Amino acid sequence: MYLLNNSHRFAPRLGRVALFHSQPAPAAITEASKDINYAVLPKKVSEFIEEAVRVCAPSAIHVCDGSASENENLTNLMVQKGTLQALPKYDNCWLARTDPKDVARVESRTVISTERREQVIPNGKNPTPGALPNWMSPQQLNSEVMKRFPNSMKGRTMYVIPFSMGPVGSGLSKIGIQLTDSPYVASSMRIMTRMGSDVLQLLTENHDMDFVKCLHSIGRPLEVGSSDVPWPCNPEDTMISHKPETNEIISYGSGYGGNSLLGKKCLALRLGSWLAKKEGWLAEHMLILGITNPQGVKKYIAAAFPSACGKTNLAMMTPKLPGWKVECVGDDIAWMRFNKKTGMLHAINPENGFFGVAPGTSDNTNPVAMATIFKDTVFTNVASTSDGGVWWEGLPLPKAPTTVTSWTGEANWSPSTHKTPAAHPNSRFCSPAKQCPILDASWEDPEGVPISAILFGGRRPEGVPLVYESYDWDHGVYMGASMRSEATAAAEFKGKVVMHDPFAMRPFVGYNMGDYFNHWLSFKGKHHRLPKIFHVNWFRKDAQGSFLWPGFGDNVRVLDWILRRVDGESNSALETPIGYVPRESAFNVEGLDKIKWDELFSLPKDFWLNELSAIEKYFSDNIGTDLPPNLTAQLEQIRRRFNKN
Ligand code: OXD
Ligand code: MN
Repeated sequence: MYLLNNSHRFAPRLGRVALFHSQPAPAAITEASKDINYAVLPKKVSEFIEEAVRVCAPSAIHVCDGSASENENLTNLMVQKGTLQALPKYDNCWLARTDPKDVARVESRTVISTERREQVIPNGKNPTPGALPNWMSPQQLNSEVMKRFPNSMKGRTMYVIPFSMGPVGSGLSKIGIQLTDSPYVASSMRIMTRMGSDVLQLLTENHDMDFVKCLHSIGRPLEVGSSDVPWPCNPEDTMISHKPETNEIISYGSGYGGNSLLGKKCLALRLGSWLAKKEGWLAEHMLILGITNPQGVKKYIAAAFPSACGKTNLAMMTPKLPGWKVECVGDDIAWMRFNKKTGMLHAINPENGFFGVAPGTSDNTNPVAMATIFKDTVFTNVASTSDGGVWWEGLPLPKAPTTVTSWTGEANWSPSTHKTPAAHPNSRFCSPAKQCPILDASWEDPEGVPISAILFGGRRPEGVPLVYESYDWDHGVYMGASMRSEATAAAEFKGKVVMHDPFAMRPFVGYNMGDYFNHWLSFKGKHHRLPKIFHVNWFRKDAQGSFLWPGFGDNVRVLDWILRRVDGESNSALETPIGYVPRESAFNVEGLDKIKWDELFSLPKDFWLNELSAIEKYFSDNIGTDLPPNLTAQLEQIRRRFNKN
């Protein structure tokens, strides 16, 4: 039994080949899936489907082939149900409005389930609730699953979604089969992953190929005769669970992308990081970009920032300095391995689309995203306009007589009469990657792209300079481990509290964070061409609360300095207690309005001593004796360097 350990509570197993054909009610096969030959499905796949059908009792099954016509049918169905509305201003774009209780990732209800607790929970002295992933025993998870899934798909169609994270058939890719009762999820998975018949074919041809079993239900069975709502979900019982030891993801109650598109956070990061540790690679919450300088030299950079801190904007940057070019490989997730031939860390983007935060995206901040997202896109929880378009905070307000309707349906929304934003702060666009006009030519290269620098960063209004460079690999790993950032609307947190978010992986690490730090440290010595590590902060504010740095396209100035450091330019940096910072004379600010350099780079001693104490306490409370001693040593060295000054 793959999902549930007490199958004996259900009807005896059906014959594998007979599967749905001879099965009495409830399962019926929809038109599109009739030509799927179940007899040739690998045993593991058909068993997985059979089992879920028996437990969840859907009234129909649709095996997705990934075709455009299939997607059109799904879209029409969702329009009929009121889940989607058409956006006639654009080409094949749609708007979904969720239940207001289902708008973000729900970290408090996300669990990793392993045999032993310490595989997930470090040995912290006084763990802070919500600071690290939650653990559940397999027994408890089984009982939670049994409370939720029996008959959960009654009255609904179960979609079978074969998908690949990474190009289909690449040695770096991973295959998943997601079963879901949400057509919104089926349609969004077609954008975010390589989904459909090719993947089934691959599994059919390679019977022993492994795949991740992903089960998702919105948790709202439809009784005969009862009417549906546009966004069925079950926020009270939501649970997003992962079983890395058996390659399973089981998600219930939420249709929101981060909880329901199981290839993304659940597979590519939580299970991905577990596999990466086991197999000696890295699965990270990082964008990947290619950058070419005016001399025509191209390098690749990966950058980890927490959710809603500008990864998409950096990945698609339009450089403000003449002669520079940025190309996008990915905006959210990087799978990275050391390459035997080059000795460098090579990265692939396992995704096939962008699930980006809409508010703040505009022609000023991200013209490339604006050129990407108005075709074949599903928008979720943005505001709509009376001329059939969308709107969110950051875009120019439409001119009268065009009016705005907020994401909650308030007609004639205006910033002068309404206190709450028109678009939910975590509203999203979901667009195919191939529409990005600056998609890198190597974005699907099976070898990945070679990474020269890794950036860590977050929203730090105070104390943290625009950029600084680590002294060595261990120091760089410490920088990742000690990351902190203001909370954003991407999860359920309220307010702007500064949170610890190691490697931007706090919500996504699939195992013990102390072991994760050790995994990063373990690359030292084994590889000669380790990327250089930097920390960036576009968000520092002055005493009046204004940003000290213009950000966006001007961030190329920071990348320029970083790339010269990667090339070994030695006279462009100064040593400080926290790392190298740029020499003012070696940093290109030409054409910028006056930059308050000293404020942008000041390192207030009190701030930093407090920062180090906060990090030390976080480590001791949450990671405890699982913290690698090298990281304690790094922290001590920084403190010593401050105290010497
Ligand atoms: C995302 C997130 O959706 O990080 O990318 O929440
Ligand atoms: Mn993300």
